[in-house]
Amino acid sequence: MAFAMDPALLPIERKVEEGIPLSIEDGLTLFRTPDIHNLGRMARAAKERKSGKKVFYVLNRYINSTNVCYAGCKFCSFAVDEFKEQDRVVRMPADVVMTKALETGLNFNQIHIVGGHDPRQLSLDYWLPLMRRFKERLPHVQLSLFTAAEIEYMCKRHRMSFADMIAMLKEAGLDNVNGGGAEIFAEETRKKICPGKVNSENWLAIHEELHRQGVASNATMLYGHIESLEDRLDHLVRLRESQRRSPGFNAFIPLAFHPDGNELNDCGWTTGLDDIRMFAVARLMLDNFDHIKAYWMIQGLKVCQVALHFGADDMDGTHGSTDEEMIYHSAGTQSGQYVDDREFRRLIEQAGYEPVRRNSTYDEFPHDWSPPSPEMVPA
Ligand code: V47
Repeated sequence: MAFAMDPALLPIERKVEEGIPLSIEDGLTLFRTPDIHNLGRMARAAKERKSGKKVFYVLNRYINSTNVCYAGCKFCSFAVDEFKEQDRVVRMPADVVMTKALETGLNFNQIHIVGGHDPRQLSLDYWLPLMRRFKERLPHVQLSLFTAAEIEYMCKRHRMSFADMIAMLKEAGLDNVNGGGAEIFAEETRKKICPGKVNSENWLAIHEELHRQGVASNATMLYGHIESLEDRLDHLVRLRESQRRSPGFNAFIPLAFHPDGNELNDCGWTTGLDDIRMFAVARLMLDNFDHIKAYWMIQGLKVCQVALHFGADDMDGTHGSTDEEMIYHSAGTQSGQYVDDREFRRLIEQAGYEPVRRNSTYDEFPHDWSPPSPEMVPA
């Protein structure tokens, strides 16, 4: 017996096919439909119109360079007050970051680093020389550094405008800014979960300035805590409008809240269906974003593979490390620290798609590409 399609989805499917952006009301219908199969079919069609059969991944290195942070976000299990919990502090000198980046060889195309609002590390004195060192030694590696929250922090401490700060970071080699810090834009909810962090207006202003100066970026949304469905849709619509004003976002990454060890632990975990639905709704709402990323560290590889049939076309990176990631590991993720790129290809091919190796800005590479100067050895 064939499935009857939820009739509420029909006018939405028509709008998607005609290229008409969906409204918040449409989004609510998508979140609430019991017809998960047709929701998935619509999201998969939208994804395949963007990227065909391609699903992207990157060989990368991932480092949290400091966990010292005073932003006070209620969902965070990672931040440490160095004066109260000295034994938990991880604050890497620049040499250690460099050594860790090179620990597993030179064959990678992105270094992804995020940290906390650390008064000792989050400054231009630390970052500009380190960025230049990276670019000198590893010209084939794109620097995917900071979030808008960290950029705003540096602007405050150096008394600089967003535009001047971004120009300096770009000159030192910044290729891409990570999508974190977005959390939930809706002000009432944001005030409750991260009152001490960059506000929504500044988060968007920083990304728009990055794009104007030719630096790419991503966007995230933290869901599955105290936010409403309306908050989620408001967030997606604000991103869509921002992309229209100042294009430059490559990927949107929905981040499922992890409750262990933080003040929002009574919110519990999202379910597999929450996650899958979130990917599909994001794909359909964000008609001007090229990529929806299923981040395995957050969702787990199994949900990510299924997400490829619900609108996602990217699995993020290998991470290439054994112990570096702290944000999700301190909040209870069951994911490991590293995924072999062969495993990405197996998961993608089994889902019926074509694995494509990329860098931060989605230039494509053969899967067995390696850097042109194999004689380079770690310092
Ligand atoms: O903004 C913190 C999230 C983000 C928790 O650009 C949590 O490709 C779940 O920037 N449960 C930072 N999430 C991560 C980030 C990122 C991640 C993946 C890909 C990209 C990209 C960027 O981590 C924060 C916050 O939303 N986070 N704590 C938690 N308990």
